[in-house]
Amino acid sequence: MRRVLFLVAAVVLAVLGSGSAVRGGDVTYDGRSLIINGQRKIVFSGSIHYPRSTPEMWPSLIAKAKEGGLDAIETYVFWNAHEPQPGHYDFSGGHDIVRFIKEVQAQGLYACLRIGPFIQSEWSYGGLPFWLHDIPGIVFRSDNEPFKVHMQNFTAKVVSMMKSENLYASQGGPIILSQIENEYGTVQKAYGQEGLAYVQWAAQMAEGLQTGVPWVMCKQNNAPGHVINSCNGMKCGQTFVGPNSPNKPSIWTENWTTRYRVYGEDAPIRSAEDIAFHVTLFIVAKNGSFVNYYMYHGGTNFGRTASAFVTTSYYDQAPLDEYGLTTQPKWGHLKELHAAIQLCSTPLLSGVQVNFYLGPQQQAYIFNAVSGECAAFLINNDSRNAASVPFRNASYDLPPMSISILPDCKNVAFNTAKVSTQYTARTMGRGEVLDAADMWQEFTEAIPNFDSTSTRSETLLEQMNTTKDSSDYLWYTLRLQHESSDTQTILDVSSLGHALHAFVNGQAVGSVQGSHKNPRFKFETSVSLSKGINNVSLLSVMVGMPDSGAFLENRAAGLRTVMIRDKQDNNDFTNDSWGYQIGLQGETSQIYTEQGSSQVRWKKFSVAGNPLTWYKTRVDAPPGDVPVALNLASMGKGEAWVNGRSIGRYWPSYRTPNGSAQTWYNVPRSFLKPAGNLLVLQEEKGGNPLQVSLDTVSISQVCGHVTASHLAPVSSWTEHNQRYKNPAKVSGRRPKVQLACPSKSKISRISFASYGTPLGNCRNSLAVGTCHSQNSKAVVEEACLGKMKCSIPVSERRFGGDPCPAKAKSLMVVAECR
Ligand SMILES: *[C@@H]1O[C@H](CO)[C@@H](O)[C@H](O)[C@H]1NC(C)=O
Ligand SMILES: *[C@@H]1O[C@H](CO)[C@@H](O)[C@H](O)[C@H]1NC(C)=O
Ligand SMILES: *[C@@H]1O[C@H](CO)[C@@H](O)[C@H](O)[C@H]1NC(C)=O
Ligand SMILES: *[C@@H]1O[C@H](CO)[C@@H](O)[C@H](O)[C@H]1NC(C)=O
Ligand SMILES: *[C@@H]1O[C@H](CO)[C@@H](O)[C@H](O)[C@H]1NC(C)=O
Ligand SMILES: *[C@@H]1O[C@H](CO)[C@@H](O)[C@H](O)[C@H]1NC(C)=O
Ligand SMILES: *[C@@H]1O[C@H](CO)[C@@H](O)[C@H](O)[C@H]1NC(C)=O
Ligand SMILES: *[C@@H]1O[C@H](CO)[C@@H](O)[C@H](O)[C@H]1NC(C)=O
Ligand SMILES: CC(=O)N[C@H]1CO[C@H](CO)[C@@H](O)[C@@H]1O
Repeated sequence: MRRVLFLVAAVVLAVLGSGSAVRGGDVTYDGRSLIINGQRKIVFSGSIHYPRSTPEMWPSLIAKAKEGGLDAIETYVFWNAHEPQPGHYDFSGGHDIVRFIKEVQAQGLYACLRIGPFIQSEWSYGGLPFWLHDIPGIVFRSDNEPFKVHMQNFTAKVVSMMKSENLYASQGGPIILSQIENEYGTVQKAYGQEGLAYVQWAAQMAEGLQTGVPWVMCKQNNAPGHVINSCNGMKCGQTFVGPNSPNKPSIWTENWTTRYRVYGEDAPIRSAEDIAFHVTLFIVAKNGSFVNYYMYHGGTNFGRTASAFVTTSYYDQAPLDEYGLTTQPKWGHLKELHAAIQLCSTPLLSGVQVNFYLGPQQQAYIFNAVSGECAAFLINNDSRNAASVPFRNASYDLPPMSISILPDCKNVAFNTAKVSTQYTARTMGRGEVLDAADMWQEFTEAIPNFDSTSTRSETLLEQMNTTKDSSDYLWYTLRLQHESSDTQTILDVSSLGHALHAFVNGQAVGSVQGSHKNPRFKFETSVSLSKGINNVSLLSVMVGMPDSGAFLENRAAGLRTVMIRDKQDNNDFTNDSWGYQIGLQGETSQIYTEQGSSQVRWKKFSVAGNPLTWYKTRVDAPPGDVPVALNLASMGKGEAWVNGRSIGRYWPSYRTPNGSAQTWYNVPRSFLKPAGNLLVLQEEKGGNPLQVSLDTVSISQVCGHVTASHLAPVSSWTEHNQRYKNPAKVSGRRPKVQLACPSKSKISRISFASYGTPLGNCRNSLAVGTCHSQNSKAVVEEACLGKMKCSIPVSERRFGGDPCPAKAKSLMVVAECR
């Protein structure tokens, strides 16, 4: 029986695979899908960027992605991390991309390598090394010889590294797909004919590298030759225009699981239900066969790697959070979705599709395979109302904006809006507060004046071209002769971004900052000048390099004009004699390292709130191996280092309209030793280190809420009762609440349990309703206490009788993990 089925499948594949398929070693494609080692596959992929975590975290991140039902891991390649100076390469430690790809391979997953090498990715300068900026005549991402030479050189280097390790699928390795360029379609127009020529060159150059696996260009509807154009966005099931050739498959390279966060704005939220709806719609309505979650694990922008105004925490709301913990129900709901879709893969990939309307906003998509296998998808596109639709002599209830998946065209395996997986709450356990003043030492930055600077110019210099991205900081200093001491004087500065701290004669006179949407700002303040020479010192701060847009090489930051006005005069100092200091003294001496720390004279901690102050202390790691985070809620703005390694910029004082800000900063366990870790904070605005603590991060609470109309999790079906081979088993599956504590913790307490009509849900407050089984807590406690996981069927028998016959009941449980 099995053999017969296999033969039928093989014939179908052979028919579909012939003619239009493009050969590329062991990975080919046609209009329906990628064909890997001769097999069609629906590929679920997830982005995990190796430099946004640590090599110690990679194995568990990849393992959790695999457990979540992913087939592939996608990463960009970060050029400026690998080639900080021309010809000087770094592929060590956290930059060891070969080790990362091999870890993916070791766990039996595919890899997708998005080389770019322009990547955007909310990463400093979009991944381009800053030294490119200084190459005479260069125009980035255009038909420009100098740029093409360097882009080709780096792309070729990466490809040859992968080849020499046999990492392409065509060599037996895991890499099934590569990407050249990135979202160029959004800027191409600005480059005119040279943009078109560049796209064609990039495609040819990439194909010439002979990887044996296909190339994609995302958001590039005119992707040339065999290069596949793919979709990025949140709603590719609605927005994708489709492949530009009937022989290319429909690929979604970036299905945003949320959005990245910027300082001053709230963390964007995207629900598990919404992601599941659009993924299913893409597969069904756009013939999608490849979906990549951007991000599956966002991680941390260590050091100064974040681009302008992007927070240090990156896509913390992704299925795996910044610390590598599962974000529930997102992770679990998508795992169920993947399992349900994979049950349909034969009819999806080899079947004939028909679709028709079941109601004004309701549609059915049916896929019939030659083998007789049939899968159906019932879509309710009404965002407000549920619908009951007739389909094949039965009636199906569809919640608003949802899709039901019927792997046998009869029984519902999954509905995108019905979450039966558990919800989790993350807790930050307050660590020891470092509140003893004598534990801290401080070093105050000297405020430079014109005489102490050596770099000079007769005008205000552009910031990036001056610092060469060696620091976020550039001091602009001016020596100003003033005739009297009593006039009202206004200092008037305009800046192209991103922030400014102004000092006159060593005294702070004000600070101002731009925003992600509008980095430019004007600053006006009254200052009192002395008679004679006055020292004006303006610290211009960048919060990351720009990462996108056409002509990135021409982008500008820093001070644009400086004026000083009094009642009589309006004096423009824009083209005056300016002195410059690049970076802070502490940065130059690397006082955040053990060695550099001894090069300056530290003093005893004096008082909180001083600007431009460095703080240092020693801190012990919290015991155990749970993730840890530095709580910097009491600090202003700056950067933090642990044992000489930067954990990123911090800026908890930049509140959002709703008052929140990033206050916890990931400290990977591998950065820490058990005791005596050197912690250095560089504070720019003024903060209080005496409230800082090293906190633990854990999932302390899990919650499940399942109604009698929910379905049992698809992923827990056993191999042999899968599919319509045993429809009775499919329909007989009982809904259940399944709870699991993370890693080594166990269920220590049931804080709420109600079988009946509990009120609220796992996201909001909850309470017992009018109908409640008195046994609820006892039954759940018996099943769960002291266990790492437990499962309780939503059935009256289990709860010793029906507390309210004829009412629709559900079971809601909240448990503590310890
Ligand atoms: C190209 O890369 C090679 C190493 O792969 C290096 O030796 C050479 O200098 C590079 N050329 C340019 C123009 O960067
Ligand atoms: C406000 O912030 C809280 C906590 O970060 C968040 O849960 C909530 O969704 C935010 N509200 C809005 C409107 O963004
Ligand atoms: C999907 O494939 C079917 C053929 O099976 C075709 O009729 C349909 O137009 C395709 N849909 C899209 C959006 O490309
Ligand atoms: C579904 O609704 C969206 C708006 O929410 C609309 O843009 C889209 O065209 C609708 N699709 C169908 C197939 O009705
Ligand atoms: C629906 O019912 C009719 C009449 O009972 C029957 O002829 C038909 O085969 C049924 N269709 C399906 C898909 O079960
Ligand atoms: C960058 O600075 C150099 C001097 O270091 C100068 O020659 C060049 O014109 C500047 N370029 C831009 C774009 O400002
Ligand atoms: C300005 O700086 C010079 C040193 O370059 C110093 O001698 C002078 O006192 C300063 N002026 C004021 C008003 O602080
Ligand atoms: C400063 O000099 C530049 C050219 O060097 C000129 O374009 C600009 O207008 C001048 N600005 C002022 C305010 O004089
Ligand atoms: C291509 C695509 O789907 N882009 C969409 C991505 O999501 C944002 C925000 O929802 C939309 O504005 C884009 O149109």
